[in-house]
Amino acid sequence: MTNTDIEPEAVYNPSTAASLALYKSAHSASIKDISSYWSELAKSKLHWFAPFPTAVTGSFQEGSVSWFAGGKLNVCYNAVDRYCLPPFNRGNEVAIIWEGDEPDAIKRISYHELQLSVCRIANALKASGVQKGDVVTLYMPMVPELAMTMLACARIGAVHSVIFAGFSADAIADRIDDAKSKWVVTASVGSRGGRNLPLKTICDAAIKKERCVGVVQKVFVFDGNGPNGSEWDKEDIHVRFSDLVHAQWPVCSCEWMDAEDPLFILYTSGSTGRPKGLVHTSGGYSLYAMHTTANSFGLSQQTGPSSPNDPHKDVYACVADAGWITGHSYIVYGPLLNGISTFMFESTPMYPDHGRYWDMVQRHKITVFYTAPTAIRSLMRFGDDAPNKYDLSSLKVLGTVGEPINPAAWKWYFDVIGKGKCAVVDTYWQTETGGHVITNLPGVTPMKPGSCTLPCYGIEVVVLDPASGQEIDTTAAEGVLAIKQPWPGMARTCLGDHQRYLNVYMKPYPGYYFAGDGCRRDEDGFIWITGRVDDVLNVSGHRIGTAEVESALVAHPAVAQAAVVGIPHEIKGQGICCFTTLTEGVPESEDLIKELRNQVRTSIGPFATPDMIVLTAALPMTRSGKIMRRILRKVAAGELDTLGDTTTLSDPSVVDILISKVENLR
Ligand code: 6R9
Repeated sequence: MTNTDIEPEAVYNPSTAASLALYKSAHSASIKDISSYWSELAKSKLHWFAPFPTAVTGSFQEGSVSWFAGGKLNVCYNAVDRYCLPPFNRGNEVAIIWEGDEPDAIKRISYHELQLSVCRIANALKASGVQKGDVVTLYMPMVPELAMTMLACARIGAVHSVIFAGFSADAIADRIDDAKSKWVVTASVGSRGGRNLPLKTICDAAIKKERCVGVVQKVFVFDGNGPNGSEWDKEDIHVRFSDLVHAQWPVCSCEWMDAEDPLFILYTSGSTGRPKGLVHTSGGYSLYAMHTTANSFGLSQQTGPSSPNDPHKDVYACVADAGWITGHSYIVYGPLLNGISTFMFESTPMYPDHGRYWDMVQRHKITVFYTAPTAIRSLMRFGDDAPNKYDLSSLKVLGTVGEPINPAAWKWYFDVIGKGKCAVVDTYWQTETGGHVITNLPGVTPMKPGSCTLPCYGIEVVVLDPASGQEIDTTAAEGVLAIKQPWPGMARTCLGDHQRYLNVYMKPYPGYYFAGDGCRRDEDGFIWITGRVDDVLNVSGHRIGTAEVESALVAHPAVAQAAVVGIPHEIKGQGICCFTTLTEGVPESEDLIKELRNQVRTSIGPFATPDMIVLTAALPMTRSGKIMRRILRKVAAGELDTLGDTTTLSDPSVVDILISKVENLR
């Protein structure tokens, strides 16, 4: 990555000294008394069936934080029903704009239509036996039915667990097994980039695995005998869901949920072992998703939903996949809870060509566009012709998420897409945080390319010395990022493993939430994320644990040992490099490398495909038998000047062999 044309720490200032001062005083007030800050918002922004007696209780240290407990609400009611009723009366306005894989496949769904569809799905789930508290696994393409089913679960108090449609059968089976999910919703096929994804077939392979047999009771299949004639299983387990849904009554009451009842679980990668199912709540999460959507994208002044024909209203588009947290918070819950319209995009930025995003901006008059640095970098490669062909003048705010954005990509986004007149909001957050925790605010706080800038309201960010765990109180600081006070959107636990939650987030620095990222704070107090400090890779914005890739590799009989590290990658940010030793007697071969690559794809999913596999007779080990990953990282990245001390290795000559192997593979 290069930082050409960018002054280090250049300030792009769409804000004024006065607005920055206002932010600063509002931010300090919000963290001085988090209880009244969030309590006021919860009362004014959400509809409660029964009020909450206290805003916040518990502590990080005990892992016992709760928000608005005792208050009763329904998230689906807040996101859908109330906008069909007075005083909003927006039933006829657009809730979801969906653009399918083909650019001419467009649906506009009003709030009222959304309500009817959600009720039908909710009734179909209930009629099939789904109960409050049950976990419903969703393995779906980016179609409106995905958002509708999420909302239908929320309506009846079922807990959804969405699995990104790029995951393999093995990965689905692990998640179904972990959550003991009796119900699975899928579609016969999905379409992406002109290709069909056989989702039902993949789901079927998952539920046939031993760990799922006896767990899954029903698989609800949208378009059961779909357009591509997917084979229909005769077993009792499959339900033709489109037919069942169609036959339902479009009225379904909303369950009264406690604010602390789980709304969903979402699996994400950690540094060790299996992916963990983070649990998000009905009250705190929805308030947080709603509030950050409005603030971070500058929608706070606007209460009307968007419409392509009204120049004063925003057309908000987050082009992530709903299978990740970004989709949960900023495609489904955040926008709909605000009563604005949201955009669901089924395809890829490259289909039918690399002008697709800009074509959509022009056609839908998108005003807020939210994507990931990896997409920006991959489009930037094609030059300025594609974006220059389209009218991008509707754009006001450009968002980025998922990894640090390199200044060159930031500048391209700002100049070529935003024509130098849009705010670029660099939103830092995590699956665990539920919503943005650090970002500039359009028109309010300044921007620095590559910095996620300043904390969101209600979030107290600190930089800790990694060794002592002490807060560094000088403005300029370098260390690990932590959060000092609870916020409503934080995940409350890892499903079925509260100890793991405590160990990963709460114990490393007692009294703080530890994010797992390193950071620097500059003289102006702006935060620059320097990347994960644990064994988690960030590949095209997807979190992948090195341990997950390693266990996929060692599951292959030819592999004795595997060590996986990240390598810098121009487009993906980070690529995956695997060092593997083979079982005695297995010869090294190109075919084996292909097989191992495939092994990772089938065990996790194609997005985790290794970029480099190095077969080797030995790995660099300390005398006590630990793999020296630090050295592997340097070798993989070609940073040979900074290899450091190799004398503590049990056999230092291994390093030279690895260096030449990696050089041959480049
Ligand atoms: C939302 C999401 C979380 C990890 C996080 C950090 C990285 C996300 C970032 C960023 C720098 C940003 N990350 N946004 N790093 N600047 N604006 O991506 O969630 O998949 O859980 O990943 O992604 O390393 O810890 P998730």
